[in-house]
Amino acid sequence: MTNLLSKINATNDIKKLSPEELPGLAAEIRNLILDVVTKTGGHLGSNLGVIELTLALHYAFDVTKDVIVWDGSYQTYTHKILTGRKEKFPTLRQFGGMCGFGWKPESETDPFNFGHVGTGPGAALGVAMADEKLGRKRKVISVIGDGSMTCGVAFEAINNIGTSGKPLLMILNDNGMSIAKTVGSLSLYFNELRSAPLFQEFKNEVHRVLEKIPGGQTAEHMLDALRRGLTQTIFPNLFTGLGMQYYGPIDGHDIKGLLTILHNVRSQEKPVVLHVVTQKGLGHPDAKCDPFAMHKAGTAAADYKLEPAKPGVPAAPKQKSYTTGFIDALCNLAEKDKRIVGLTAAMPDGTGILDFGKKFPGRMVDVGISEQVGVAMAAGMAQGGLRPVVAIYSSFMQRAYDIIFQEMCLNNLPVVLVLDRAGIAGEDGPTHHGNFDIAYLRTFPNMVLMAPKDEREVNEMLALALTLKQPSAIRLPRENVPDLSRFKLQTNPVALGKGEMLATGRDGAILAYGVMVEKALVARELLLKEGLDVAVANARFAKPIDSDLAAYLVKDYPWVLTLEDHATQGGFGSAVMEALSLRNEDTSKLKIHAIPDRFLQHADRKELLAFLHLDPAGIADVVRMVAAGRPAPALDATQRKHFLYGTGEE
Ligand SMILES: Cc1ncc(C[n+]2csc(CCOP(=O)(O)OP(=O)(O)O)c2C)c(N)n1
Repeated sequence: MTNLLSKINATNDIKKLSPEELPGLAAEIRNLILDVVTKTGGHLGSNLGVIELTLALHYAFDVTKDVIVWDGSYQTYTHKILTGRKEKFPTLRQFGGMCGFGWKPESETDPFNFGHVGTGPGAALGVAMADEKLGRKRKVISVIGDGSMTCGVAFEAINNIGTSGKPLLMILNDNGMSIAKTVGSLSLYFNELRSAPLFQEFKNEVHRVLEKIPGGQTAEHMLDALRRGLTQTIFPNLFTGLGMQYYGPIDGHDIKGLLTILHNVRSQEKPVVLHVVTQKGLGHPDAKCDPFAMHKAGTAAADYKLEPAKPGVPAAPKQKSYTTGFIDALCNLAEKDKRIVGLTAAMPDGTGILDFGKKFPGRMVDVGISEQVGVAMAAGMAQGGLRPVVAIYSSFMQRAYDIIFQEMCLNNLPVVLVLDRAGIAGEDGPTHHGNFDIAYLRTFPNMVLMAPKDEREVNEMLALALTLKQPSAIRLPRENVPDLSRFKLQTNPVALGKGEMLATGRDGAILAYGVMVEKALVARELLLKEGLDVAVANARFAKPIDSDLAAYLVKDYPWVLTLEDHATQGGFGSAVMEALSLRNEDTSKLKIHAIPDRFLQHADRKELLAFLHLDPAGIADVVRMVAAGRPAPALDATQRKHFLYGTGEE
């Protein structure tokens, strides 16, 4: 580690450096981020793009007092390095290590636990309002990307910020990119704003003019007044129209220029927007590297790439992710049915919809980071006679909750939701795990919920969903589709609301949902070796639940264990319990094994499944205890404090 970074050990150490040293510090931080993130994975492009901006903010403000609200907080690596977390940085996203997002327990300089975008400006306005009410004097700064400005909730915030008159400084970090290219007319509008002469150049030009006028070498405020006059009267824009003072565009990599402007705007007593232009992935050694591909190093798409064949070593059996299985199925069905359209919300790559769009141009829509309008549009399309399939990550779908309630379910429209990354998502942690979708969707009448155990069921469930006259949702885990051929299962075609028995047993039964079926079958094999003979049933549906199957199991077996990679509260097991109770069946025989009532921290999906006893070995442990009439094994006490966050029922 070179000189400058070695001087950065605690918050505000940056202030010991001279402004001239900051570009050198930026270069060292850039190397550190590149070095660590290429190993750990993470939001590489976004973080490389905001190094200079972060240094300028930390230099111009006092982050022990002033509050920086980073929208989504996935771009806070430099902020973390500057706030006493440099040594921990190499543990990024690892078990027990540093979180890849802002995380309150890590530092008082992280004001929120965020990971979903668009909410930063609203939350920042709330902090500014609290400060005013409580007589606290400090600056509140909200940093938001141009992609995240496509979120409705960001606009709702601006609608309030303008009229609030609060002295909030909003920084629009504009790199022209979301994960993919920013979409929609807003992106065209930002292109236009961005192409105006840079504010710094504009000021230099005015300086030159003023110097020629006697008595014209006036202070900055005159320039600002002039600039203000220009922006407001000659170039009114979206922000000025909504009551904010606009400065920009500003070169977001020119630290000196940023410091001058931040110095000028810090004392403004009204809402200000600073339009900063940055380059995503700046400094990445691969000059040709496209910002889309590098938004995130170690993405799930990359996780599922097969290792190149090594000479002399037989090729690994071909494996396919659930996401790819879904896209293949969607493409097959779309060949035959021209009404099928694919929608996504700024995740064309992660959800695979990009590949669908390449095959079926004109039949794919990316609405930007606007999950709500994505589902609303799909409802409109269904109303108009199309068959929309909306692929959105399970946790981001939460944004669309009210639209699912009203437009989809109350109107009983046949929209198909495909919930990618349902269940434990892995290293991104609590904001990205999809542990709540069964609960949040199960309550709405008309809804059908299903989860495939393998690729065949991905195909059949999607085909079924596209024939329904009502809304439905399919859960896809962040895993490869398993090859179940070695179990020699007799399986029936998927039929609405029907599960299936996969293996009979003597000592008890497992009723598993989706991705848990394969793990239950492997656990069964382990247990058979010890003489424990356990039946396995595949539930297929969480709504309508196959209550005949559940009732049969509790009648015929001494105990029934439900398995799911979802929160216990309101989940699949809970649905089985309710169904049995409604039929006056013996619910005391039912044991629900699911994710406890906590937020799960970041770690590899496999590590988290093992910790929760949701991998085959763990399931076998749970079965042994249940079969012996004892409580399920406790979670490892040391791991608990790294893996679980928050309080709740247990
Ligand atoms: C509600 C929600 N939907 C989707 C995402 C996934 N996501 C994370 S970052 C990102 C792009 C943000 O783009 P932008 O605001 O321009 O910031 P940049 O990464 O370009 O710096 C997206 C779509 C999310 N975090 N939250």
